[in-house]
Amino acid sequence: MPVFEGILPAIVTPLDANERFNRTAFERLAARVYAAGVDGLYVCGQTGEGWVQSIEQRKAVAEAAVHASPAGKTVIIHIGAASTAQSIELARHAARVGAHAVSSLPPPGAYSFEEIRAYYRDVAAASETPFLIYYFPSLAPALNTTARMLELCSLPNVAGLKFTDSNLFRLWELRRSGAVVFNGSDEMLAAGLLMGANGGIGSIYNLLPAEFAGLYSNASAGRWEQARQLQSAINEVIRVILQFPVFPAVKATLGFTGLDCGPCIAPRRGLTEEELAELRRGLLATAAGARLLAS
Ligand code: MN9
Repeated sequence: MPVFEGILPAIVTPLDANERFNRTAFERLAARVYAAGVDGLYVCGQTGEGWVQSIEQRKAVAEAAVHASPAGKTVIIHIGAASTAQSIELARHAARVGAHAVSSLPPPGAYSFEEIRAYYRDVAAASETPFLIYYFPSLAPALNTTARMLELCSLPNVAGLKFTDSNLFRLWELRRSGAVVFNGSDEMLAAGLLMGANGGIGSIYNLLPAEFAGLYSNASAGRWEQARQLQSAINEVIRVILQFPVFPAVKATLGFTGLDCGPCIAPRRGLTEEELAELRRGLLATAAGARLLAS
């Protein structure tokens, strides 16, 4: 089994004005985060706008992610889609192009726990790579108990999950069962690692990859005070980002650093000129944000 640990940016999918994949910008962003010391990529998730891209475009992004990743790095492709059949098609493709694992949010819609479990059972069984559930109870309230999550983690070929929740006791309980757990709330990464997470996957890692990699290496070495201080520096930036729609704000911030990632996919709106100015001002007022914008 591949090593599932460390810092994996939920990489954004750069687009052109017509919402087509901008592979050149994607490669530049991948090179930038790898140079900062991250351990792999999480591709076409929520941040990567996988759900709202065509299947063909998602395959192109997956292929580019593997291609842009040096040996020893971990590439996880989010293959969640509207139907079991589409997810299986994407999972098979991900394995074929050389991804190390696949991962999925629950199917979008008001499904029962039984339906969600059947989805995970069928997609994980058809996947030729290990599978990571994407646990995000505010999107799928049917999953919101520890017992249900433990049941999903025990399905064949499920290695663990990405945990986007603030119930860190539950994170600990899932780790205790032997599941691999990636922390999903960037603003609480240090706390998630303290409770036993194997690493983290997140959108703000696109912006501050060196800070997140530093936080992780300090935490791994038991230097919790240094980890906590890096978390505080990161959270000053997250406070600013969260005043806007998150994914457009992340893309806009990358744009401020000379890496044009285009719009988010409609109906997700972009930031107004006024908001862009406000975002820039807010970032410049933080230490890590000012460093980022000067780079
Ligand atoms: O799980 C991301 N959460 C969502 C990953 O997509 C809802 C996080 O990386 C957040 O964007 C981040 C900011 O709140 O923690």
